[in-house]
Amino acid sequence: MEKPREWLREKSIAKKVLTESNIVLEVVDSRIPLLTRNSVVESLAKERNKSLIVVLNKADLVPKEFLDKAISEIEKDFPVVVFSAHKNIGVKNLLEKIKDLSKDKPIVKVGVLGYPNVGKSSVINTLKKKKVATTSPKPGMTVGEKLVKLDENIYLIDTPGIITLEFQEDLALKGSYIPDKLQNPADVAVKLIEKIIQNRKEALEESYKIKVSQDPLETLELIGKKLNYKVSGGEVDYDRTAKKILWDWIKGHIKAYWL
Ligand SMILES: Nc1nc2c(ncn2[C@@H]2O[C@H](COP(=O)(O)OP(=O)(O)OP(=O)(O)O)[C@@H](O)[C@H]2O)c(=O)[nH]1
Ligand SMILES: [Mg+2]
Repeated sequence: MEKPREWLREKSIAKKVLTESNIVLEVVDSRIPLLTRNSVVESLAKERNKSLIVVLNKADLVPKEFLDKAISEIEKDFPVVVFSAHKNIGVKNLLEKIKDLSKDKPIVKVGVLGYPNVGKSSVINTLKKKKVATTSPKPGMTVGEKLVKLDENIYLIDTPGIITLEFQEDLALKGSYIPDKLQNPADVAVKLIEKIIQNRKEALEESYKIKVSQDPLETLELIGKKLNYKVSGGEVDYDRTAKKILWDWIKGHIKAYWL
């Protein structure tokens, strides 16, 4: 496993922000809402009696019926707000919830936590209605913590994505790891393709205009051929194809989703 020191640093930022916050927004990716819930954030919030709201961000990428399923699952544990930073969905609802919890309190800090690339900084910009936090499709954009004043008594805290002890391959499936840094991108792409075939294989057909095979590796090969990504001998360039697919997934170009 790589970079234990970085993991520890990110985990300790999460702990610190959680400790100083009154409210926690746990931002998750609506396409993989359960996978992007973070058990460290949730258990710490419970332990410390913080109000935690799960923000189902990127809701513009999934159908409403799917969101309903995700909501009923997550609402067993925490209140949920459907949100899209891109399409301005859920802004009023989330602001009301934050303001309700902040009533009559002199200062309220709202910690915005979640995996890399789920849209934490974008959620902050949308709530603030101004671009105050830097965003990027590249996971790991936000490094330190950043305080943003939302209202007279309310401050939002932007944070780097939390990566607790997890393999880079698992993080990559969540869109939380830079594909170019993977040791074996083809393995991860095959896993991702397998999940997509199980859940919504049309997404691959739409994105790459191929007829998906039931076999994920064969599908990777078909996509490579279609993209014309070849190595010098004329064979498919699996690594390059894999990275392209992983980036397309990160960027929301592949319309698949699962619980
Ligand atoms: N489709 C869609 N994309 C979004 C939404 N919110 C954020 N994104 C995109 O997701 C990517 C990551 O957004 P950020 O706001 O930088 O995510 P972050 O969680 O702050 O990322 P780190 O700082 O790297 O942990 C960017 O390419 C955003 O444009 C949304 O509501 N819908
Ligand atoms: Mg960020």
